[in-house]
Amino acid sequence: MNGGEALVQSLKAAGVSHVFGLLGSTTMEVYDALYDCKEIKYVGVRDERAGTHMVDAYGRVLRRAGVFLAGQAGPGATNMVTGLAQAKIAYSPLVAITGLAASGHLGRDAFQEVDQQALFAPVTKRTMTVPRADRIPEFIKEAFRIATSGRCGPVVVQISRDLFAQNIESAIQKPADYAVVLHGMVNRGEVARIADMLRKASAPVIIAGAGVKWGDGTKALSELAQRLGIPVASSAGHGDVLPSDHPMFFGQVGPRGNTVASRLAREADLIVALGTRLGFNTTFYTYNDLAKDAPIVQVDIEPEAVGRYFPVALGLVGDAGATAAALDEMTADMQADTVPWRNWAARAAKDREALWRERDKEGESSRTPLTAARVFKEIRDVLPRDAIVTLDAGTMCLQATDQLRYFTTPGLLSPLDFGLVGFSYAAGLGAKAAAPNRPVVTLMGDGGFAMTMAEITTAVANDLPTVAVVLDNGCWGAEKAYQRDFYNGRYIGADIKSPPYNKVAELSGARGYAVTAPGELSDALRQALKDGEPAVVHVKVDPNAMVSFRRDTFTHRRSS
Ligand SMILES: Cc1ncc(C[n+]2csc(CCOP(=O)(O)OP(=O)(O)O)c2C)c(N)n1
Ligand SMILES: [Mg+2]
Repeated sequence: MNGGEALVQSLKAAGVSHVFGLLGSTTMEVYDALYDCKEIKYVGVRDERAGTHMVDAYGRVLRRAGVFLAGQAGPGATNMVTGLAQAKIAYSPLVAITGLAASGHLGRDAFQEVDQQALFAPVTKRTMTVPRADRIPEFIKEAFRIATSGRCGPVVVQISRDLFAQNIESAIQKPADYAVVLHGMVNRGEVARIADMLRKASAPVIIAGAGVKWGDGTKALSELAQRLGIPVASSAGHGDVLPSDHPMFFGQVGPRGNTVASRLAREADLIVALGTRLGFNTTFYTYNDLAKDAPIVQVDIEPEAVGRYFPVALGLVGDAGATAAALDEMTADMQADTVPWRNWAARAAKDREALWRERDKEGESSRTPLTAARVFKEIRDVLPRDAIVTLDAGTMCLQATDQLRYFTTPGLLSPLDFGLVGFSYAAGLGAKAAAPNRPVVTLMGDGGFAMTMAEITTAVANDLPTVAVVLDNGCWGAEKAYQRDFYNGRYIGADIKSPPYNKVAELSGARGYAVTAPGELSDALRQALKDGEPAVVHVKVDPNAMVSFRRDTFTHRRSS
């Protein structure tokens, strides 16, 4: 077997179902081996950045590492940088494979040569260079192991082009045989201490983050919260940690969250942070939406994350999902109808219902162009319970995060803390590849959509039928908001004019819908989901529905 075949055999041994990639001469032997591999479907993309977003989403949906193959060393590899940085901060497992200049040319400023080791180091969990062809199986096994051990992350493996052609005799290594079994790790003695703290609390709140999803803890958390009547809020971007209609789930807390969830966290006398760093988008690193005097219990699989931004009364290294399950068991004696916080929690539940009623009422607006509230309501009305929603970082999507409902975990994929524009469409395609039977609905701004819209052809060619809803406010809205609010409306670089994306979709072989009037969005969405083909819905939305999010950084402008 040659190096290329060894690589593909190693991917097979890792249980990979798809390889996303873009062809390049550096890795021809790998492609030639993929040609014969019936077990792996190859998805050719139009841009490596978009491809890495697809694999990021694929990994989050399946909770295991997917593969991106940047066929070309140099330019093909450098195009991955943005997607890798995104995956690193989202803690998504991903294995990216790329070539390198021939080992006999390395270091000569050779054709398409760049110091890839240095380039990728800060945007990956690990970047590895395979030194010899016979070690390809070992390095691929190692990449999967590292990507998914403990807190996940992206790993790059790079291989000089000549190694792929060399014949080797190494045994293929199966990552599962070398797995670090951290998931499921729970310290029951320490969990008993959390149970004791709950027994003494009169207003406990659980803030649940991605760790609960990675630890498959949704069911346990749901039972715990319901039986004990403990309010649960999610960290930013993880509003899918429990179903939106769970009686004790209040959605996102903090600056990107809603008033009821944030009030609960401010009033709490015990905060249990399960699988969340309490990071920037959840807290702004402040106590604005956290009770300052409440002891914090923090549980995370990553030791470095515990107690990092806030002092903790109890810090535990462990799997958030398994911890929720153990806590559920150890509080079997407690019941929602006798806990001291029952009235407090019930009042919040009423307020949460009132908030949804208010949103639905605002969503009845018949104004054109469509208001944000109307757009979100029409989407809410149609989203199936098993839908996966992908969001981008613009102002419309940010507002949507807490305004849509998610019923199946995972059901929400967003750029999280990298906050990059241009993620959502590609992410939707990766999610669809991972979960072909679930409807995938992508929301995007008119700016962000154009960054990766070439991937419509990827959706068509590879039968990845997602429905993209492009919210056209004629501007880079999230940024224009700052010029409106802090720079006296001196707009520069803010407005954009987009082609009719529904037509772009049609020309690319997908279905297109244009929406301008109330009611049309839910109709188009319903139809597009029924058709089961790649579709783009172009929606004209209110250009004034912009929110300036980082008001904290413009205080110097307020006084001027
Ligand atoms: C790759 C990247 N470039 C630039 C930005 C800065 N940025 C953040 S939000 C935003 C506006 C996005 O516009 P659009 O996609 O139309 O969404 P809208 O805010 O209008 O809803 C920009 C340019 C970014 N976050 N990421
Ligand atoms: Mg826009």
